[in-house]
Amino acid sequence: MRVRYSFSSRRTGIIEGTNKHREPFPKIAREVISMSDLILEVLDARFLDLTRNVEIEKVIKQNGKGVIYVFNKADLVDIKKTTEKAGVLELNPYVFVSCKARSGGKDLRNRIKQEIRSLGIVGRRAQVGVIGYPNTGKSSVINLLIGKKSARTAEIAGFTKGIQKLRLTSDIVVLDTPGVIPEQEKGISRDKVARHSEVGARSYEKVKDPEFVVDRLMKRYPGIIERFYNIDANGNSELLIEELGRKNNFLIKGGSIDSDRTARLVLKDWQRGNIRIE
Ligand SMILES: Nc1nc2c(ncn2[C@@H]2O[C@H](COP(=O)(O)OP(=O)(O)OP(=O)(O)O)[C@@H](O)[C@H]2O)c(=O)[nH]1
Ligand SMILES: [Mg+2]
Repeated sequence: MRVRYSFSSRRTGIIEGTNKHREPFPKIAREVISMSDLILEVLDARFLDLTRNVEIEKVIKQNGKGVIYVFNKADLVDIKKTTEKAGVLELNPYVFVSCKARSGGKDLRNRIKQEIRSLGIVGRRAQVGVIGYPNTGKSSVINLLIGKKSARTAEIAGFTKGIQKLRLTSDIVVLDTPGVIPEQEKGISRDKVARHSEVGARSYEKVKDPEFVVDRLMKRYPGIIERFYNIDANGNSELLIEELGRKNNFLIKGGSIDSDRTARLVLKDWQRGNIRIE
């Protein structure tokens, strides 16, 4: 492993980092799993099924490693409704956290300590790998756990590169990792791009066809976007974009509406969690 920096961990909590660029799963994910005693799979509480990585979960099990499911962005959901969703029982144990509201950190910390204790590790530090889809808040969760800004976070998916080690306690280290998308979901078909934009794994700035994504979102979540902007478009995305563009004065030469820019605004609000889905 190439070490980019190695310096006093006291101040930043950072122990070392690698400068590997985004390496494809399974290499980096396998590496983290094999280095770790316990894995935290960070999911977006709004999109539990869309942000799960069943392939990685299989590898974790095959390697006999423990896992805690972290339902992040809990500020954007109704916790009770979320726990009643189909499939949640499979995700055990889970802990709800919100990095924004700074809640759930203590529960998660205790759960990690409990799991680590049960492993009976002696004579070395325990390692906790943090994995998940891009942009689910892995780095933010680490900061919530550590109680300070140690791992760097960003609004743009694909921000963390390489594996970064940070100190949680004197005998537990956490590993921040780049987000990974399941192999079977790789590709740039319109559907995949729309799905990745929906969960924020592809940033609103980078998506090629934002209007298509807005159209898909309006179909998947009827009425939600119209209500947020207070525009009655009858489920028609072109109408919504036209009206919203006009409201914001997003015009291009000749006075017509800049629909690309307007659609990106919708995606930005969506990806920032401004538009609540429940
Ligand atoms: N509303 C809300 N937003 C959050 C929460 N946690 C993280 N975010 C936002 O989600 C975005 C991604 O956070 P990061 O911590 O960088 O996510 P990551 O999983 O490390 O992302 P990559 O390293 O790019 O895979 C940022 O804009 C955060 O502010 C949360 O609990 N609630
Ligand atoms: Mg990150």
